[in-house]
Amino acid sequence: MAHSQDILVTRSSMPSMQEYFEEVASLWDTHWLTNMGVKHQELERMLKDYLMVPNIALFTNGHSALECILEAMDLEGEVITTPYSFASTTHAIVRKGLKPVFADIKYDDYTLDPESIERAITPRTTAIVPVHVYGNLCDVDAINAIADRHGLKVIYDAAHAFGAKRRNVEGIWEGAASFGDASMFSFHATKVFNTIEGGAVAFKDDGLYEVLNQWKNFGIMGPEDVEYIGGNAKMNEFCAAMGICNLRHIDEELAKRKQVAECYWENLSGVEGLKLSLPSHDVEYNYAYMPVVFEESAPLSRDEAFDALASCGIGARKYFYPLISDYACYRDDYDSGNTPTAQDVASRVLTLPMYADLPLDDINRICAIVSGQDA
Ligand code: T4K
Repeated sequence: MAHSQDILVTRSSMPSMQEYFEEVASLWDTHWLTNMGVKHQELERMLKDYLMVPNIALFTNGHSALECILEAMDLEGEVITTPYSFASTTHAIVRKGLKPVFADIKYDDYTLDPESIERAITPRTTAIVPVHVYGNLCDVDAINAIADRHGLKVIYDAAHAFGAKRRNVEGIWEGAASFGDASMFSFHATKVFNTIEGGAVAFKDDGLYEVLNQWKNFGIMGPEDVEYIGGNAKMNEFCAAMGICNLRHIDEELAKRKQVAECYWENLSGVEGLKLSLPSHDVEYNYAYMPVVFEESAPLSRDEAFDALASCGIGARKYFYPLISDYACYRDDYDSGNTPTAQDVASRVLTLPMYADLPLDDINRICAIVSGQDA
């Protein structure tokens, strides 16, 4: 089929050029471009309000944020995590000298299965790093109970979960940053909320703020005092300014994504063999991704659908295939057969294009292709 222009799996949301220029104009007065300047401080304040958390620390990217919080928690030994994620989750654990132990995921929402976590615990386990995959919140109550029982830290990889909320058993809405000891968010260009590149850690322990600030700034305590062997992971003022602008429009962003998601769900929910991720009534989803699992009875296999879309200039992505445990750098040490649900989902999943301004006509066309009507 002919196509006028390529549709990629996502497209960065941006404020108007004028709004951004107005936001950064003062930087030409101050010449203060980085090292926790005024934009950085303002964005931290805004995010604390939006995410309803007592503490937040900004970083150059989500990955550095995850490495820094793992370091600041002073962990050792084994960390239970999921092989069904982006490379960053496991790489951060390994790069901090810890041993990742993979537990399996649940088929319904692709997040860690609490029973599998429990089975993976050994005397050397010190923490759990679950991922709110695609913005689906993990079974946070079960994970919390396991962590309490075994004295483990919980650091959520919430890279996908900005803006997601759930209603707890008392009927109170809780945002994605509310769970565990800390949560890492990615503000990469491809995310629901972006600062071009960027990330953050939200955390409960007030004492961690200074520690994280030092870790991300070479371990510097004062002009003549360097206490830790830290790195450099500070968000600069231009990125913070992009965040300030984008955060002003976050409700509109989520509303537009919701429309896109609903159009997909309407088109695809009746198609035999296509498993969609539909949020339950006590969850406010953030519409970060549009994952579809192609079961045996689907009109096309995952790979056939991927190829059919590609031949029409549509760039769906196999997030997350292969499993992390199948990467060349890990496969000698792990057997993906030990996480059969993750292995199965990875072989069948496709994330379809999803972004705020994706035209409804394009969604209809994508749905026709993956339903085998227009391959
Ligand atoms: N944990 C999890 C669970 C994660 O998913 C991620 C990142 C992290 C941790 C680490 O967070 P960061 O350190 O990145 O903040 C992309 C992103 O680079 C990555 O941030 C993201 N996860 C991952 C799931 O997706 P790629 O290699 O697939 O991106 P790329 O360059 O192929 O871009 C995808 C599409 O996005 C393009 O086809 C077009 C669009 N795009 C891309 C860029 C770079 C834009 O519209 N604008 C852009 O500037 O990894």
